[in-house]
Amino acid sequence: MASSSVSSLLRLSFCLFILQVMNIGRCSAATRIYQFKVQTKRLTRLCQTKEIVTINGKFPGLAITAQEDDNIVVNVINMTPYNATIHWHGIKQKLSCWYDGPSYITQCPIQSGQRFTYNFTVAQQKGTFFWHAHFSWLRATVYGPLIVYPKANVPYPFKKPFKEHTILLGEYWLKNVVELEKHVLESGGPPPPADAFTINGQPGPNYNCSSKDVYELEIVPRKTYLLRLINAGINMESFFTIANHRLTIVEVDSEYTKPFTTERLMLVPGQTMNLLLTADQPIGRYSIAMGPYESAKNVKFQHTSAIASLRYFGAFPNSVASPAKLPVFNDNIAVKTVMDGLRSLNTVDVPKDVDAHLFITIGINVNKCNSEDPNNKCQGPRKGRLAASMNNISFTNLKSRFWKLITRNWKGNDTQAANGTRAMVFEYGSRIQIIFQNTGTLTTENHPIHLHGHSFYVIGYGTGNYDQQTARFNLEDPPYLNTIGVPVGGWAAIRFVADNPGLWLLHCHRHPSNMGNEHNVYSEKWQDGAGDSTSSSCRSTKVLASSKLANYDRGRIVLATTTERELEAPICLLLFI
Ligand SMILES: [Cu+2]
Repeated sequence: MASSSVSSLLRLSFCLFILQVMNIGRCSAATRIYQFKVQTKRLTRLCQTKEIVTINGKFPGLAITAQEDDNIVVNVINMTPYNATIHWHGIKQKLSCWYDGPSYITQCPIQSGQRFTYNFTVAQQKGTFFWHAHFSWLRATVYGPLIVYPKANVPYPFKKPFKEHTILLGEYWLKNVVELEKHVLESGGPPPPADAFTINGQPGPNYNCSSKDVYELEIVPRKTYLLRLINAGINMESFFTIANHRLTIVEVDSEYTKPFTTERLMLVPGQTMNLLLTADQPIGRYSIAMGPYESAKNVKFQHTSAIASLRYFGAFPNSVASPAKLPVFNDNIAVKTVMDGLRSLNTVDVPKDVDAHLFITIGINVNKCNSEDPNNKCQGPRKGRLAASMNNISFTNLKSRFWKLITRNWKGNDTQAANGTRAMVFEYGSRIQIIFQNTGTLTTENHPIHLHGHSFYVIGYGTGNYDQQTARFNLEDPPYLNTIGVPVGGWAAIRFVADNPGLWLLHCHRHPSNMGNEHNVYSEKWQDGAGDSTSSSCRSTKVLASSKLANYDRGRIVLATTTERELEAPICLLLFI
């Protein structure tokens, strides 16, 4: 007793000593606790009122804020009739992959009326992240910022901004998005375009009945602001610009970059960017615009841009906003210009040697449709069914215990399109290189590929086919991202170290309905007692994961590559056992 009091006292004095000497605000990380009630809410947009799924009745969702190394606990209760999970996009989930969120991969969906507690640490991470639903298309309305501040007295690598604001880019459908996804999967055709783009949940005056549904950002003349920009959209890659103002990118996907100043930029779904904006224009109002980047041909998409308002303090309330000029929808050069400008702030530690070289093609296939009901089920091109694929394999949801299936080795370049789930195993600490190669079976298109549990260095990219002889790699200061828009008709090379044991997805961040076609089957099975969220088949994933992870440093790392089926985005899994 006495000795423990003495040691506590010593610890306390050590803390106080550190506080005094280093002027550190606190000695240990805090725990941030949030209550997430998944609930429906009636919302009116574009002249129509409908029920949307939200967290705590807020749209867009509340911001989670924390400091580097903090622990975040989120108690979720699902009050909706739908299944739900939450993904913490960009958070590495060190040794806690079962809190990553993808339904049917690292956890069972939280069913109607059930609870689930996420509990993870933002270890050595800071910056702009976001959270979103990872079930069906629910993330169309279930999303919000997750901001992790640097530790006390750790400055930004740029002059402290006067204030900061978060801007969430989104897509809005008037139809029920879960029904919509079901319909798309049944039809085999493309997803319908969103009815509107939104900036912080508001479409702005270009849409019907929306002249008052405008997000307004007020700024003080001559001050510099930090804008935390998040593309929470479902399908569309988006351009962003502010009339008459320049934007300086200082962080992408929660990693600092060398400052790069531009007037317009593009974010793929799943990407975040921190921008500095200086109020250096005459007092007035200026449009903020978000519009489509669509690199594929013959694809239907929403053409109307979302508009928000940047208003200087002192501007007349009814003054007309200067219009913002977005690039045209297929301006590949505008995209490349910004991509070329993204460099890590400092020289970084890119793996120079590689233990595993992967080559993954990504693209959209058209599968034969053998349905007896072609009018309803064969709505893809040439009366087929669209299927996104990686190496010509389109993801099939796991039909029984996840782990048993995903530890099958992935064999690489299949030539035949097929449905399947594939896995690949790596030793802990493996240095991995992946070349993503866009294919053009149907059309060429920019694909936003997102890796869970890791960030990766984007060491190269280009148009056409990847050619080892001519490809030029940046091994000095490449950007460190978690989502990469693989250039239309081109390739991207990434490198990372597999240093985070767990089960991880690598997938296209479009159409997050990656499990869509199967979830009904699962729900039914689970509801009849064979496997609800607490069933043995579901629980076994976590138990197995825990026991294996206990020995992770001696264990192997598994990369399970799967792809999604029927119009779903490519997907693969990183699995560490
Ligand atoms: Cu993610």
